Amino acid sequence: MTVKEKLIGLLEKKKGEFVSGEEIASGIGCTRSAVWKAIKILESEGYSIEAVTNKGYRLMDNNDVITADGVKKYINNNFINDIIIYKTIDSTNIKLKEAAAAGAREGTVIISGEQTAGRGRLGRNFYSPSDTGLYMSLLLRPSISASEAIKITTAAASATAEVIEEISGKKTEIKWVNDVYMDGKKICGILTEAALDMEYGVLEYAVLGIGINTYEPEGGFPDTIKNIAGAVFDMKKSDMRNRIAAGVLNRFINYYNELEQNTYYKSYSDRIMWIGKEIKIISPSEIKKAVLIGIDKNCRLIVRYENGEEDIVSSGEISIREDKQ
Ligand code: BT5
Repeated sequence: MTVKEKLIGLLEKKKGEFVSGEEIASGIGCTRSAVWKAIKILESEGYSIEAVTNKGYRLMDNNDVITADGVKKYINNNFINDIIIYKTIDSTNIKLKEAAAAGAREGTVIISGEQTAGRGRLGRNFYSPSDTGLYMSLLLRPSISASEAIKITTAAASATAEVIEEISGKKTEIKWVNDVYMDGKKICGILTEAALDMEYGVLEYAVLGIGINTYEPEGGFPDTIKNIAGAVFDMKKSDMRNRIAAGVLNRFINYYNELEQNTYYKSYSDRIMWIGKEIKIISPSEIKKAVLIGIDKNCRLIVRYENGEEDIVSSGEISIREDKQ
């Protein structure tokens, strides 16, 4: 363990209390100047630590810093192995795809506190400002066909929705196929990107990317998304993003291990938005109007068009028909 790791352990144990430099130095067996250097490193990582002459150092209550150890302490399975943390990165999905192509193990996780080029579907952006969100990608090497890859996204949406509900105590909904909503606003987006093994028609790997707006960004969301985007919490909470990250990974792994049995199906379909409502089904070539009847076992939409015909829809996007709201 490094001085920094021992120091944060000690400060966390005495959270809210002042601990003198001398006490820390003797407690972890280093010099006072090593303590001071480690404090500076922790501050640069985002910890807020109060330093008062003659009293010492105090870890403030509202620290929510993402660390590998912080996530690991809540992980309850052996599936997750390497957890790599960045303060900022272009996109956790891009980075993990590079690692996957270079042979990284299934269960590798990349998490960042900020993304400068966060990716959404179809070349869209996912706004990923620093310190208020959780941007995480998990590497999977499943033996499933490309057509089943959708299950990774839908299982992840269920896992994320459940964990956010448990932790926040607030209800969530899922907008087919990959968005989690709270109070009518999108708080999470999911993007699964896969590489196909052409010879065998199975996935070589899949990178599951999950972005969660944990808190409202300082100054609010940008104008372009302020009517769509929302955050899980109003105020910073101690150790929250580590808890959410591990909780979502744990829950997802349970579902992933039972992907063939679709055990997440009920959780997914129970949270689907707009059942019984008139919606628009948007594909690159056309927009069709229909009533959303439900979700089948493979998480495809069951819809009824205006001419009374029923159909199963597995791709495209949906939106509510505003003229009918
Ligand atoms: C998504 O796409 O919502 C998938 C987002 C996946 C993000 C994660 S973060 C970790 C990993 N690394 C990445 O680079 N990506 C993944 P889509 O359904 O296409 O939604 C994109 C649309 O959502 C945008 O066009 C905006 O309208 C809206 N949007 C953008 N940023 C948002 C945010 N932070 N919160 C809510 N809505 C947002």
